[in-house]
Amino acid sequence: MEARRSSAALVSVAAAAAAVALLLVLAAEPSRAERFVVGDAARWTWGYNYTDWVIRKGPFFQNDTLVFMYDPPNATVHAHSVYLMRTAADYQSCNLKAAKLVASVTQGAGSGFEFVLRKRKQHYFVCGERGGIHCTMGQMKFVVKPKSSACRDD
Ligand SMILES: [Cu+2]
Repeated sequence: MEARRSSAALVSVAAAAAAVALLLVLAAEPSRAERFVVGDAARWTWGYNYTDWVIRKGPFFQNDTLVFMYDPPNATVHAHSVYLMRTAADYQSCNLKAAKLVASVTQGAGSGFEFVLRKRKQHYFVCGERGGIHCTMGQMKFVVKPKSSACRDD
């Protein structure tokens, strides 16, 4: 009886040690950055509501990766691209004059174009095709501000 009780105690000590070890492993893990295909199955395309997608998928954290997938130009599909707007005003109005090209019309092919959210700033993503019409009429725009990776479990 005494032996059984002590072995039960040993088992619970071992379980506690295992739990502590697991916590240490989780805490020490350097990066648990996630990878998101923008638009999921819809990918990067005309008419999808990316603002709604961001709300459903967020929050995003530093070093998470956004993957933009879209076909290169061909006879049957719209060409797309990825630009970053410099200001909220440019983003709102889809004014591409000062926008920075991030991925060309061909870079979304295959496994897609990967953008790592390294900076904790507002990222104003838009499609730059047709002089901003994909941004205005096509809703191909969204804003992401990644949170500190230290906050991932908060
Ligand atoms: Cu487009």
